[in-house]
Amino acid sequence: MTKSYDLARQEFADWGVDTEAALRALSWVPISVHCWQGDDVGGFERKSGTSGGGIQATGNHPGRARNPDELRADLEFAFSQIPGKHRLNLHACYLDTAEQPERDQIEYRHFTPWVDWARDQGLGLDFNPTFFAHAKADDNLTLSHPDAAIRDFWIEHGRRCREIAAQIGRDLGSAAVNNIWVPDGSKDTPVDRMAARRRLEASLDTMFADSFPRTELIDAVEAKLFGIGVESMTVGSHEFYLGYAIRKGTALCLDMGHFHPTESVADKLSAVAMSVQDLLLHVSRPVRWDSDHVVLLNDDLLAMAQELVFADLLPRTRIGLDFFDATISRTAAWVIGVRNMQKALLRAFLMPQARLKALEHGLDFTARLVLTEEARDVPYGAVWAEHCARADTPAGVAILNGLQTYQASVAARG
Ligand code: RNT
Ligand code: ZN
Repeated sequence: MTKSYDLARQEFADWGVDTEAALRALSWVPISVHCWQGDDVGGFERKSGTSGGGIQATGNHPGRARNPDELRADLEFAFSQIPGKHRLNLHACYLDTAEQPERDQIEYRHFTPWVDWARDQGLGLDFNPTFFAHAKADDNLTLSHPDAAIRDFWIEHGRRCREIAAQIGRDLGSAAVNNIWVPDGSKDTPVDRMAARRRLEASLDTMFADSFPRTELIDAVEAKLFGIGVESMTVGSHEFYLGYAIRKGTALCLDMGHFHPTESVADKLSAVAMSVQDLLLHVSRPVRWDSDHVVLLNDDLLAMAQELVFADLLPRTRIGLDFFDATISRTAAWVIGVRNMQKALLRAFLMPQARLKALEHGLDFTARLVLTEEARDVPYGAVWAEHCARADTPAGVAILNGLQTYQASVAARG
């Protein structure tokens, strides 16, 4: 135990907070790390093309992973800089096979190298169908396309992804989340929103027809406000999917970039949790729009973590990240983002929760404000450094060396 941690421990104890309990709690929270930060949402289908659907990584920093082996090496390095055991969130377009199956032909075997690797690394896996970056998504319509043949193609893709995810969950002994996000929307004002939404609902129902044990698969649906090129209407809006998740019992995914910029996603957690059992987060940072910047330890993230902890939502929330910045080291982006999520959770665990709630219940808003503001100055950093030291990961300026050395080792990739 370092001297600074020991002092911090005492200071938190004065606040009635047990730092050891907080560190234990933090070590139980896995973060689902998104594979797509490593290669700018490219995937390994051996086809060129941009992501489309209104999402795009910008930047051309050297070092983009060009194949599954490089991506796994980058992830191994990133995970070595992050305390704890986590999960990898895989998109279907990241298959690892010499074959070139169409999206409606993919099978579990196209992903077994990932599963073997995850088992070897002690990681859980989550999954996502890829409903973008494909000729059949060029109209920015997939599951809600007016053409039944196109809908069927995507339904089959989604159905197979559920099977693959369930098999992954079974093999790794940990339920895989399979998250559905479709880019479907309209550039200009539509005149038949209802028909588009009915088609989306019918396609989802067909896709979800088979049921799997919860121990293997958790289905999630992700809403969105708008995307570039689909500014006027998103078929799968928040209201659409909130209702769908309630009616069908799926998990609801809340992406922090998918709301109006002044909305608080943290505030939504306890509200949707009244009607939805399982939650999935896409922790992200929108700058003016859904820009998917690397998450910072800012007020939005702190508020989110505090709600998860104070509302006791961690047992039914899967925390995933969703950002992609190609202007900085991609491995550093992962490390910064995951560590920030962990730091935010640690701060929440280190708050004098019971005391603050008692003040609020007693309408003593003055004391509540005094304490929340004074609590900003307690030495969280010393507790975080202790957490990193126990996990044999660097903290503070020491982290920069490793990140720079790794980046230098991948910079020559073409
Ligand atoms: C897009 C959604 C979605 C994607 C990933 C790649 O706006 O946020 O989650 O970012 O599926
Ligand atoms: Zn997302």
